[in-house]
Amino acid sequence: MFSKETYPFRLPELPYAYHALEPFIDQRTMYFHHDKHLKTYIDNLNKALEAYPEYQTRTLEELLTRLPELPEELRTPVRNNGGGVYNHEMYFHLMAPAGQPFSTEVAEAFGGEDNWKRQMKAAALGQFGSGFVWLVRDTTGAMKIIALPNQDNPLTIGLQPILPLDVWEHAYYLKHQNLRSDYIDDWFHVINWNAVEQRLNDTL
Ligand code: MN3
Repeated sequence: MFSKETYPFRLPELPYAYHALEPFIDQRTMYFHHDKHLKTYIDNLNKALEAYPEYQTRTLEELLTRLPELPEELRTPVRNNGGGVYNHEMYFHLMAPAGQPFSTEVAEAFGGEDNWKRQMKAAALGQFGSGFVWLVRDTTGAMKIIALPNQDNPLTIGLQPILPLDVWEHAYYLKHQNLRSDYIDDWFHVINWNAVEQRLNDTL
């Protein structure tokens, strides 16, 4: 699992073909998003950790969970690029070719599929500028939806990430241009609900 990896971080393969999420997320977007954007976060995270051997043995998950422990000059690059690596690897892993049935556990927690989608979409449209919307578990085990700016990760504020929705423009601009709302509707079709349920079990 990517969150258990340590320095030096490497670009993983996409778990499906670049065109596998068509027509909802297009092949070109997937290529640039994975091979260029994620690769840049990985390179910059490795560069930041190069001079800090004492932190190279920490997993990505530990780096983000224990972010305040890092020296100040390392904290911001790990927050931005370590977050960028974690958030994107999870985002790609939690998409799959369209057709998986909606999670019954999520439906129960949010009063049905439509309510969950409405809340995710409201949070995603309400996130000004770049960021991610997250389905998370809090310390009581309850599921919540939150929006975080930039590449901030729920682990840093004591929440368990379950499912990320990338709302940076680079996630949708090539196909949807400025229409974030259409991108969100399309993303709903390609959620890897099997993997979501796996994470829900793992975080209990
Ligand atoms: Mn992105």
